[in-house]
Amino acid sequence: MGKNNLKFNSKTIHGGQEPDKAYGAVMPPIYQTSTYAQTAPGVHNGYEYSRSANPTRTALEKSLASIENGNYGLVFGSGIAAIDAVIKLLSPGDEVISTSDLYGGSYRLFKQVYEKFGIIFHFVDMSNTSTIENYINSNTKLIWVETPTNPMMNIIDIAAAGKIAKKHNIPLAVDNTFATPYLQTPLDLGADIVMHSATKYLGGHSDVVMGALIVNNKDLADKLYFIQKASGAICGPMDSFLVLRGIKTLHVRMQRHCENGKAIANYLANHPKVEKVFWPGFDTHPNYNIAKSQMKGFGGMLSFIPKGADYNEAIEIIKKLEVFTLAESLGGVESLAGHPASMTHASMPKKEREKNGIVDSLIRLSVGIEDENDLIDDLKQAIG
Ligand code: P1T
Repeated sequence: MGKNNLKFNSKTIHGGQEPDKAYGAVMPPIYQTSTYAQTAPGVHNGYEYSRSANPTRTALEKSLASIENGNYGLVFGSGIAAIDAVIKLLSPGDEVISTSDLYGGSYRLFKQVYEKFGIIFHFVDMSNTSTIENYINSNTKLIWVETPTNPMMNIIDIAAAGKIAKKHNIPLAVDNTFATPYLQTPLDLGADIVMHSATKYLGGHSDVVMGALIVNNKDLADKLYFIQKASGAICGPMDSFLVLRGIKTLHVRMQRHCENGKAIANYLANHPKVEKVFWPGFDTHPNYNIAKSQMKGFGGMLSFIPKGADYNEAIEIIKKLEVFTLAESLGGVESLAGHPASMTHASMPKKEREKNGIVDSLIRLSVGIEDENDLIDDLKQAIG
């Protein structure tokens, strides 16, 4: 049957991989080298300098392309560096239509770095994708979708956004960090670019910072490869090795993240001291049907608002948690709790945050793969 038509749970392990050419090592060696011997100028074995390419990085890039059902993968020194590379495809005067509720660091990159280079960003509530069309004009050169969104867990219809993008010949990029390709594969739904903070579920062990882009179109891949090489925001071979190792258990970890996420979401939804839980697996979620059709499960991320709590009271609850660690980031095996208003989304102005529902008392949980009862007991003692 070969390795080309494997199911997802096999592609995480074998996709794009072959034993190393030198000694048959099953895991690609960590090619900790900046450069490669040449027999004459320009005559080499495919690698000349590690900013351009490195064999450990290539192995990871092939794995990523395989699991996202894409043709080309490119990895970067962080998720933000991957987004940065996409925005560098644009020119002054170009306009971007972006999800309004998105990772605070993406918002900061758009507003505080790229606006001053003359790129115009429209932050739009895409819960109803037809809204996107209101912002399209001849300068629109990119649609940026994050789904589920960070931290409000809004769901955007990727296929519908893809149709709009195609109709107007505008590339659609999807930040697939929260869902991972285990739950959704945006390229199959009409996206042109898939982006990841590989720091999160792909790495899965909170021990590396990395970003990734996956595309199908060769011309787009060439342009992004040029930016990767010319701007240089690459990741090292050790980090590439770690994320490749992480991907091999992605399907097993995600299955447990989904199970634990569901258990915690239901626990919180029934807690008398919890006002609201944001999780796309509730049939009351405004885009539940879209989530159900474009995702294979609902993941391990959720947010909630404790009843009657203000900024400080929410922080007090988070501080009481003992199994959940108070920390930035998400997607690791261990459970994390965060306070978006003061942490991940502090760089978004309060007015903008509140427009998106990111109130001061919102608590975000990245539900890990510990025993669900330990996590529930921890929330019980912290919320009271
Ligand atoms: O942190 P970095 O690897 O640079 O990735 C940025 C990024 C991009 N997109 C999404 C959806 C993200 O969640 C992130 C990073 N987010 C966090 C650090 C966080 O705690 O939400």
